[in-house]
Amino acid sequence: MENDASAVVAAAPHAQGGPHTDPFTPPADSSLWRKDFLIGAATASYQIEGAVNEDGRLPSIWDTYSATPGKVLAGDTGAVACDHYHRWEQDVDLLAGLGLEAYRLSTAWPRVMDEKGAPNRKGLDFYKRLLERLKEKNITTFVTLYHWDLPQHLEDRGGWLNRETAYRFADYADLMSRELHGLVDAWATLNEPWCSAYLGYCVGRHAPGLTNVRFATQAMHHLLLAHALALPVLRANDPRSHKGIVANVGRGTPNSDSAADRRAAELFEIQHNAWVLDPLFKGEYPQDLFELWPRAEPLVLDGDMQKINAPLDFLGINYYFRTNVASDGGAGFTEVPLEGVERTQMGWEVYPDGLRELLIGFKKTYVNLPPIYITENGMASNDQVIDGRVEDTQRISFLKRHLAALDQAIKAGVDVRGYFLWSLMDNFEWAFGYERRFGIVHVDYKTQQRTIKRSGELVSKFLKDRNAQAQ
Ligand code: IFM
Repeated sequence: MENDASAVVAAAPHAQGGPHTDPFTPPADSSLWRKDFLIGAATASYQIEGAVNEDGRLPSIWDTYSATPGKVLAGDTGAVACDHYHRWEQDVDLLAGLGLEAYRLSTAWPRVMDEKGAPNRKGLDFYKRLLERLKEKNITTFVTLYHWDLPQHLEDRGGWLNRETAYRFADYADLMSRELHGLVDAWATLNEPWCSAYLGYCVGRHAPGLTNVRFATQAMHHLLLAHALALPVLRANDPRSHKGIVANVGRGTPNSDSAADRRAAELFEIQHNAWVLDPLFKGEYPQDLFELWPRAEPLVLDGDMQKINAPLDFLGINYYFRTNVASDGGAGFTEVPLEGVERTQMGWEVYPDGLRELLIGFKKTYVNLPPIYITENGMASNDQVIDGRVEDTQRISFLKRHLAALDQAIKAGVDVRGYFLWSLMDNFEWAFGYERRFGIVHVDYKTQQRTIKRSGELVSKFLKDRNAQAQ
């Protein structure tokens, strides 16, 4: 088959004429058919690995937090999770069998370094073996260094409130990039610093469970500093890989057309998005944030903002839902949940347009925006295995609509290079434990049986069709 655009279009299964009946396959003119558009799935260490006391792994803040009564639904913890630490070979086979081209994983800091900063060989070997196997299978590897499992001994010295933690993070990045260089295609320093800072330090819904807005802004500054200090280290040790960071972003829409509600929606997005993206791409915190949170400016030392503003090779964007907001009557916003809209098991509104709207907005706001990867997108549903099958109809429709919105953003000129499903498999969903299922593969936590859901089958079918066309 000729490898040109017309051949690609003609061979798309649904392009043979007649109505489009496949519940997932993107339309023939979608950018997703481009072979260089990377499609993969994501996971994170604490959510899947288990084996928290094995091979010298130290406790993390999530071990502590989840062991605290009342913090996690049903008292669940990540102690066993998907037992991926022992089942990684089977899980790599699963990924490869699905035809996924890329895998985004995170490494657990407490697994690879002791309290004095010395390497833990057994922990490092686990990631080496895993990444080597992924390379053998020709799977592109995105590795996130920090997906929330801070070593507890660093928390005991102040965690992200202590500037020292940023320097320790750079040491950790140094170790990982010296040990794993050549096996990682793209490094992300942090996953969703907004969640670490806001959920962890302002509202206490994530580890370490603190509730002070000034802590949150200071923790955010030290997280971004950690990112900034790690970047040159990663560049020096592993020059061929890409380096970036992953931000979760939220769409805020006004409850009415009043000036106060429109301002509330703006403030929502400043607090969710600009708090992270302005320092990275403008070298400053958005001053409006401190209208919302008066006297909560972090302590910033000379030179920090220039470092945080250093160029990146990519930006990872995680998108899930929108929030409808109104003015709270003062300088802030309050959520006004919309009636009659589609929601997921998390209660999050399904709003694919938000993805397009945000991406186009970021392109306009940040002139030096690097290429983007959607590093997470997906939804939770109460999936059940019935007669060996999992019919996750809502997820299929969710993914299809979000991919269509993404395609629109790409056609509007946003440079998006890839998309990762959250998640490869059901896993420990933080404060919600195991009840919320985000995977395209179902996990039975009693038997650790993996069952590919219908969504997984359809994504796989699309990737195989796309691959066949590129031959
Ligand atoms: O499970 C999380 C993930 O760890 C970070 N991003 C959002 C996902 C769904 O809540």
